[in-house]
Amino acid sequence: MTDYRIFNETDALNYARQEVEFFAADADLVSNEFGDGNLNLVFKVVDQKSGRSLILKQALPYARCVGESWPLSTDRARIEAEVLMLHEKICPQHTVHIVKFDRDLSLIVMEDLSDHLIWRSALIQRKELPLAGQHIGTYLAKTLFFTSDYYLDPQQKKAKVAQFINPELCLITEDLFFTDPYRQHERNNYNPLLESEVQKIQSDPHLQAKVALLKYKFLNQAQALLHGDVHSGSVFVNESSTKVIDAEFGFYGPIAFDVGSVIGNLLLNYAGQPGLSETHVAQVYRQYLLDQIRQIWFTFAAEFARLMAAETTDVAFQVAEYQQLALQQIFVDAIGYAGTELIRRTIGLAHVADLDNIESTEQRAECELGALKLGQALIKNASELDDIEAVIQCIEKLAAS
Ligand code: SR1
Ligand code: MG
Repeated sequence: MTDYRIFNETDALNYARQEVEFFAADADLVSNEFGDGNLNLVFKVVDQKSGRSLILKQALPYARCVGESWPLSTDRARIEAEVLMLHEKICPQHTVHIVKFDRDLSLIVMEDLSDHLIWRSALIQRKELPLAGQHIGTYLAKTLFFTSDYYLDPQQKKAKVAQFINPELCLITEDLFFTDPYRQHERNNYNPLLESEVQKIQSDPHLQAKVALLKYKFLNQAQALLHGDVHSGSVFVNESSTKVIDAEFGFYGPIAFDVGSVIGNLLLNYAGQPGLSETHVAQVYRQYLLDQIRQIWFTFAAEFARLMAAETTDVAFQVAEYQQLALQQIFVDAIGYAGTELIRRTIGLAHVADLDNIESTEQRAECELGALKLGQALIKNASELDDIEAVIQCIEKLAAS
């Protein structure tokens, strides 16, 4: 890492001009750092003559949202670049294009998706993008199937498990998703009006047992090369296109974790729609969100089942009954993981704007309470909810109570 240095806007501009074959020699470049994520620097470099642009993302040697007191390996940039390049090979239509990766600088140069919107912003603006759920379902089915033991030769697959060992970033998820919110921890950060519900969660051994089962699977089920952090801020969308970015949390883990993370993020937005004083617009949007959740699951399940039936290479897994059982287990665990996303984004360190942007503390508390109750219901009842319609009934019942 001898050549590593932290970039400023001029460094990004010079790098884009000199080290990337993209801009014309007479390009009139401007550079702007606009990263608002938890970990990295993100620069946009634009040629004011042609309008062409690139994104440069650099991993800092610490977590940006906390500062130098939380050191983090910059190797996460290598993991992110390698996950995205592999996912792009498998599913180019829904993965951001990586132009170049510079290992010394922990720097990824990628296509600029400014003609898209971050999905979380679209959700907060109540924009309906009817294809996003289907697209994400396809991305999940393809990337997870083609990196799993269903498809890969077992030696090849084990080599990939080693290539994508990501202990530091996995530890963040292990702590923030499954540990901190269920006990008192200095990293927790929640609305004081939630105190009694938080106490209830932190003294519920049945809930904690279910969460421990999910955490153990996260630690031990090296099933497929996950994106590892598919929240709605890691997805760019527009009317016709959906592209996944930001795979630095990638590793070999349980397939259900990626599926549940996406569903959990749509449910965070659902919880953030005004509750008791529900407007017609909010009600209509909630139906759109539920429909997107259906689309994600139906598309994922249909495509994953099709691939299992047609492309599974290991004869031991070419058994229809096994394939159905495996998919049902993914469903149950995904619902559990969606529940943990609802809880950790409400009690834990890293919040989401879908809830945090609600100005009134009381109204926010009402929405956050909805997220906590829904999270607990999903974690506790996942194995009794037979299909996605049963999950949706559970969500609607709780919202009406
Ligand atoms: C310290 S990192 C906090 C969160 O941001 C990332 O996007 C992950 O979701 C992580 O849990
Ligand atoms: Mg990220």
